[in-house]
Amino acid sequence: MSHYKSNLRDASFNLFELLGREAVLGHGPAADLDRETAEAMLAEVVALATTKLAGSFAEGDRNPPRYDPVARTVTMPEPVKLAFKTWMDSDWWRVELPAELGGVDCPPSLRWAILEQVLGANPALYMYAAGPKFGQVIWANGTERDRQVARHLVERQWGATMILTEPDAGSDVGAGRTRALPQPDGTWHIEGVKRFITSGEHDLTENILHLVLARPVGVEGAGGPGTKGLSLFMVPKHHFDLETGELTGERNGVWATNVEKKMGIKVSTTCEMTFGADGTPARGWLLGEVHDGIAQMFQVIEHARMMVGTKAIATLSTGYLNALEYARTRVQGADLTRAGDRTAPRVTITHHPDVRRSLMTQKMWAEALRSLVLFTASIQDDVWLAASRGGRDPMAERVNDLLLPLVKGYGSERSWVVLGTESLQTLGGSGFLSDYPLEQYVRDAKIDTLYEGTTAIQGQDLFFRKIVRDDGAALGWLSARIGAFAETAGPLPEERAMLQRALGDAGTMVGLLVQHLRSADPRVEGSDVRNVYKVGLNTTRVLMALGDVVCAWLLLRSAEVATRRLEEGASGEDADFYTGKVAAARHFAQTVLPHLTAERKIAESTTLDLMDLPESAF
Ligand code: ST9
Ligand code: FAD
Repeated sequence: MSHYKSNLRDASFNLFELLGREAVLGHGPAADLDRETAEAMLAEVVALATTKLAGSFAEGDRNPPRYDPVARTVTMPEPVKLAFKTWMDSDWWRVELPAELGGVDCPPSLRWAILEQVLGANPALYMYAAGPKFGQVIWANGTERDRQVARHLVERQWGATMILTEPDAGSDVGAGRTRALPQPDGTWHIEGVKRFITSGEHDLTENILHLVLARPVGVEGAGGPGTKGLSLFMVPKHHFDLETGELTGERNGVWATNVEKKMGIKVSTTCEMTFGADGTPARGWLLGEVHDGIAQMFQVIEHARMMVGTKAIATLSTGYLNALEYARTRVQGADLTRAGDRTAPRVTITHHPDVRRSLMTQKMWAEALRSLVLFTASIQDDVWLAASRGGRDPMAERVNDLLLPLVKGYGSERSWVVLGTESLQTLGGSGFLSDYPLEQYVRDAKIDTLYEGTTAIQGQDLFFRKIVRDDGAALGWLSARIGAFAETAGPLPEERAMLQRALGDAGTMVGLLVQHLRSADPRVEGSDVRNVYKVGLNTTRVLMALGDVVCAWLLLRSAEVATRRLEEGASGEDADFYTGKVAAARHFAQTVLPHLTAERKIAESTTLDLMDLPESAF
């Protein structure tokens, strides 16, 4: 039986009933798509994900890739190789690429609904298979030479990596010391050690193209301190003929010098990569022949942050559905109303109030976070449509920027916590056993709060870059929509009022942080630069509060749709589905939103005490 349980009904509800994606299908680059085709595509991917992709999920964890430190090679487990080949042969990865690069033009909303399936069934497969998608960044930023490399990535289905992190440069990417030395023939030699590199070495593909941030040496106007001094280089594992992509047989001087042993996602290799040791240079090209590395790399990072958030919620969703299945058959104890009666019949645990609370908590987060991902993807549809017309949609771009730290930071935090405290817990002691997938889900999902920028980094990105630097434009756009919904008469009036209050609490918190920031500005009279600490003490709090508000809004909008369907006479499984939607929205509003007032009060009471405390007192 498959570990992976998809929720196709909910994906379809979000795409078509909540977000009205029919409006995007059938037009522009999506002219060949309609709702029926989109639903058939999703069903086909779910079938593949549940069987052939999910099949090696546990195997890859129990028998992870083997690293040979002498040859500095990795041997992947056979079942994983097979699953990878199945995914590549299926061609579903082409939904991520534009037609001009061998892809199928597909709106981001449908794309992310499709990718949720592979990310829930076997997330490392997606990462190993992302080479062609990296090709898109190279295509967009590259010279004609680079575009040729991008074509090889797609046509020959090479692997690719994003290489930023160094032992002393994690969150602080700008501290990186890896150097790039220009060569007379226009290539560069990269020298240094990077660590924690996903898919840095494996034997799944004929070649791997590394996208490496390094600091150019001796180049005027480039190579200065911090992130702005970094440039982006394409460094292949094997040298190849640029025209044909055929390997020349010459190995480049970049090697995996270690593969980490980890808590989870063990099938994904996490490599230390050494460039230019042992006398063989690590030769590469400067992407686009421009020194704009961090901005170029952030095009990859933005996609990867969306991917990590989607992986997290996909795991929570399958975790919840596994817990639900277990709870429906596990018989334990008597109904609470007959607790004192030793002869009372034993019941399934779904009869116990605390299990019901826990199941509804899991359901509401899983569904809220799926809505958050797909709502964000629907904003990306606007960006995509504008681009397809040769233009831009600046507000959609800003709103997407605002939402990304919520998808990645908030989504991964909520998913990981709920998976551990609720989904695994529902199985009792059995949840702790490797007979069930929950313990692996918990181990595999923890990474989502760490890589692609930790939660602290997401909170800072949200506040400093996506709110303050944006002058609150995207936040204002979103708040206006949430406020207008909360004020409008409709189903669940009490919950709408709670949403309005929560929006006010979150807004007050943001305003407070802006005030602290101003009062830290040396240009302002009476300022104290240390007041910026009061901001830093609360950025994660604001990230979580805004996530709660957006999720409550999306669930209440879903409940409005569901109420209408019920009034129109939905029956059978549909009636159950819509009834569950309304219940999830109410439970979320009633159990989550009241906490925002407390969070606001905590933020308001922030002092510098923690910062004044001597370190020795910790
Ligand atoms: C990692 C990988 O963890 C884990 C999984 C790997 C899976 C790989 C495979 C799957 C991915 C597939 C992708 C395929 C490709 C997709 C293509 C799609 C078409 N937004 O604030 P400043 C830029 S990897 C946009 O001064 P500091 C911007 O250019 C490791 N851009 O920062 C800015 O200049 P300006 C992940 C942003 O103080 C410049 O940076 N590691 C954004 O110098 C400087 O900004 C991390 O994520 C943004 N949000 O540096 C590091 N932010 O302002 C986390 C910055 O002029 N640390 N830029 O526009 C950080 O993010 C830090 O905040 C920092 C600070 C490094 C940015
Ligand atoms: P640190 O930056 O040392 O952070 C330690 C703690 O301090 C964290 O809690 C952090 O939130 C906090 N902190 C740090 N700075 C600040 C600050 N300014 N304000 C507030 N809090 C702060 N990197 C790649 O380049 N490519 C990859 O493919 C890749 N894959 C990875 C795969 C795995 C399995 C792992 C574990 C990591 C991977 N990484 C990769 C690296 C990953 O992105 C970093 O681990 C991450 O960015 C955090 O950096 P760090 O581990 O050095 O932690």
